[in-house]
Amino acid sequence: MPSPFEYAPAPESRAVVDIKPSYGLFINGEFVDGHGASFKTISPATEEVLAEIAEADEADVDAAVRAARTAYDKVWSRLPGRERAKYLYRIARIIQERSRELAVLESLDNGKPIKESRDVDVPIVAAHFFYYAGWADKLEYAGHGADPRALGVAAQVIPWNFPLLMLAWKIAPALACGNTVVLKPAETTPLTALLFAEICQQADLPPGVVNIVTGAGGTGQALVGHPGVDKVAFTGSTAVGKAIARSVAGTSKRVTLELGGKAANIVFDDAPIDQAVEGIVDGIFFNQGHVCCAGSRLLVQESIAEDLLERLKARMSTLRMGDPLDKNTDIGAINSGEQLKRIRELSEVGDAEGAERWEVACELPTKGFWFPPTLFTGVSQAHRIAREEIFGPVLSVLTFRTPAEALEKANNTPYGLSAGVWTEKGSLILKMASSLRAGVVWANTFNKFDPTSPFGGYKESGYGREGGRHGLEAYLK
Ligand code: TAP
Repeated sequence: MPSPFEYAPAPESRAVVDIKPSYGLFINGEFVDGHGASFKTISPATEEVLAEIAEADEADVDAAVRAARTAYDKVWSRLPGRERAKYLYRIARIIQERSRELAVLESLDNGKPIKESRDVDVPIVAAHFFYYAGWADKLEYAGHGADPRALGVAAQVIPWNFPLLMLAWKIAPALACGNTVVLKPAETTPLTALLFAEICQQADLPPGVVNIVTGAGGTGQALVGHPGVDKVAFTGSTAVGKAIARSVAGTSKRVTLELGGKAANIVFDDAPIDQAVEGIVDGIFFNQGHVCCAGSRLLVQESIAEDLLERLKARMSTLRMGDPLDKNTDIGAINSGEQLKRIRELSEVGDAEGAERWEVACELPTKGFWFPPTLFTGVSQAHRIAREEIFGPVLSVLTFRTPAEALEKANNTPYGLSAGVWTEKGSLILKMASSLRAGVVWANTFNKFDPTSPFGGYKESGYGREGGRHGLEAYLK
């Protein structure tokens, strides 16, 4: 039956962003040409070419690392913490002032809905810079020794799912601790990192403190392998994380790895069911499921499974998919053709293994990369869709009878990044939280992020923590 209420289109204006036809690399406070072949970044919602981006080769990476070293030796490591804090505050304020521009650009380049980039990503980005500005002159009280010192030059490589937020998680603590950085954004989402470079210029950040080198995996490899870096911070897939761990083994480089996940979102029979349904939807469909800590395995107590699934399907049917710049859009575009292919392939594996697919009946746009919100029932522990990260809007549903069985199933994964628990019993929450092998456990909520709270994984989800007081440790001697 057609809905009695239709939404009128509510597009956010693109006029606020000024996308240049081409971008260089940001080295030593200036935009310079790269020596590699350039590449195009596109809008995944329309496949429109947004800009031509320079690719950094080894010589460019070398120039960026040298600029960062000089800035470290001559300026940044000599500044007292309170002076570094002023720069971080200034950057945070400019991010707030230019938040609309950043949000629109992020949605254009990444495909995520504007209401997420506007209300989640960009405010948390600003909050990170404010938070770590506060630490810059208090490092000796952070619990990491009486005289903590910076490491030097940090090489930082980030993925495409939260381009600006991952940049903030990396750059804010590094600078607060007195390090300088060379950051490589993902090939498919370089634009907000390049706008951030302009913000560094606007904040009069000394040249070389932040350097941005764009490119693909080869550029990342050249950066983490450069002998002049003291620290490698990587967020991305477990496969690349393992390769990086191997490449830096035997060197004096410090490493933190934030990798993949396959989180269990566990719903007990006494949970407030409608709130749990909202949490499940938020857990797996937020950011099209391109979330390392997504609640991609729903574990639901058998006695309420039928009722919960009925309500979940009804709620999923109300999700609005389409133009990322429309303020009513809940689900945007898949970030790339390559990622869409992976989501399709793994979903087909789910069909082949005998799980039952249900997806929202909706018309997909003819251009761009799209995948409807989908769930699989009849999933067993052995199924690949219960074990591998799909990194898309696909939920695998399993059932359990007792808390012990839920725990056993939740922990039966090579990953250990996050988990969710839904129940009215505080004692059960505490029991589950202390027994779940996951870096973050949310109770009666999901996907909540805060700069004061550490984030990171166990097992194949990586090592090291980002965020909070703990996040400083990765950037201090
Ligand atoms: P990756 O393919 O691993 O890419 C991550 C970054 O590393 C990109 O900038 C990539 O460049 C670069 N890269 C690729 N090969 C490299 C190499 N050999 N050496 C150095 N750098 C290299 O992951 P992705 O597909 O972009 O992101 C999805 C993955 O990230 C998921 O598994 C997700 O769970 C994980 N993730 C984890 C977290 C946390 S906090 N744990 C947060 C977000 C995402 P190009 O993109 O240009 O090829």
